[in-house]
Amino acid sequence: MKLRPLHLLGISFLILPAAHAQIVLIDQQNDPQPVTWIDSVAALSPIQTFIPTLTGIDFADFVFTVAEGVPAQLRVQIRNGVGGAVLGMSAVVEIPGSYNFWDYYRFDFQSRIALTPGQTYALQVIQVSGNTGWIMHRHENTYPNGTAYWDGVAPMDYDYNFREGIVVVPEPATGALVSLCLAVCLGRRQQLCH
Ligand SMILES: [Ca+2]
Repeated sequence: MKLRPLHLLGISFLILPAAHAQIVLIDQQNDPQPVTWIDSVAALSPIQTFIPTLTGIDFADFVFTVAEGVPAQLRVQIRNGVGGAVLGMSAVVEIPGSYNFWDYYRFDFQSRIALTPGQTYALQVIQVSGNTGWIMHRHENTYPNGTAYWDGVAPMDYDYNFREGIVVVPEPATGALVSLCLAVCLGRRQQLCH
């Protein structure tokens, strides 16, 4: 099933089926298409910085392709700026080896990490084990609130494809409010289309 984000007040809402009872709020992202490639970065602990508008983060998404063969096991840590203190570490994610395949992979932090809106944070991808022949996908300088870093320290003039945000389970009243807001917004959108 194809999920489409809805953009409200600068934040993207990805509405999941009711059975999941979750709403994914994407705060910052760099998601232009088509995805382009970068050379192997496994040993370089690549970083993407960002400036949140929300007060927390539950997950970070990046786009990977892994060379043919065994999978790669990766994780993401969030730092208080490049070279700053490590604020949290994600669970390990396994990415299959196939040069003919790329996709977003989600790295969930064990619990929500508090952020200060307006400050710069760094998401750093770390090799845990497995295939070191992996690449992250990126674009030119398409994200205005941060940059990619090469070898963990050197700023580059491009940005990785990434998304970050939180996952919420709405209370019944909150869910009803979100549904009402979506209905109003969709109604106005349909009016504008006619
Ligand atoms: Ca940038």
